[in-house]
Amino acid sequence: MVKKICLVGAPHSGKTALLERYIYNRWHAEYLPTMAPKVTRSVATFPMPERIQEIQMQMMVWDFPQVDKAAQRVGARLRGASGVLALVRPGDDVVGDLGRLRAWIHDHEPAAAVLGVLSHFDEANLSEAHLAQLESQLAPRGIQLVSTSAKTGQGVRAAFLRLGEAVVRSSPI
Ligand SMILES: Nc1nc2c(ncn2[C@@H]2O[C@H](COP(=O)(O)OP(=O)(O)OP(=O)(O)O)[C@@H](O)[C@H]2O)c(=O)[nH]1
Ligand SMILES: [Mg+2]
Repeated sequence: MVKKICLVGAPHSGKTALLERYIYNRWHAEYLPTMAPKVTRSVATFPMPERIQEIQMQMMVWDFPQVDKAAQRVGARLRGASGVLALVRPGDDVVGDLGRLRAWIHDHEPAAAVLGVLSHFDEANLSEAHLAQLESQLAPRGIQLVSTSAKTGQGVRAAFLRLGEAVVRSSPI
């Protein structure tokens, strides 16, 4: 299957760094703002135990310039997406920002699977208790959260694979 996956989040939230780590296992500390949309193809294989078969998915991952202010977001590039990784930084209003990103995504692509990504996790000074509290605030809103660091690689593969699994589960085969 071929699926469109989008990376969303405020400027500097780490979309490009996450993608570079996942696809090329590369890391740059410098900030190079994304100026033009880019689509990167990646292939992942997902087991389907209940069917004794596997699904190979070509993820066409869209990384494009975005704005900070929720009211100014334009959603045309989300159309046709099957999955979205929604990035927030630990210092942000994680619950509020993810809620606004999710509402924006659903306005444009209601069927897309959405996974919250807490990026820059290596810099976060988050206690287990605080993380558990964020998760418990997001759970009733139906948002799951994975913590990632593009710098160390922590959680990066898990984020893409978890989203891919959600896309496979929601796709008729
Ligand atoms: N320490 C740390 N820095 C990160 C991480 N992810 C991204 N960065 C840094 O944060 C800055 C912004 O990352 P980008 O990936 O360019 O952010 P972006 O969301 O693509 O930004 P725009 O293209 O402007 O929308 C860069 O300097 C990255 O090196 C992370 O997990 N840990
Ligand atoms: Mg970028």
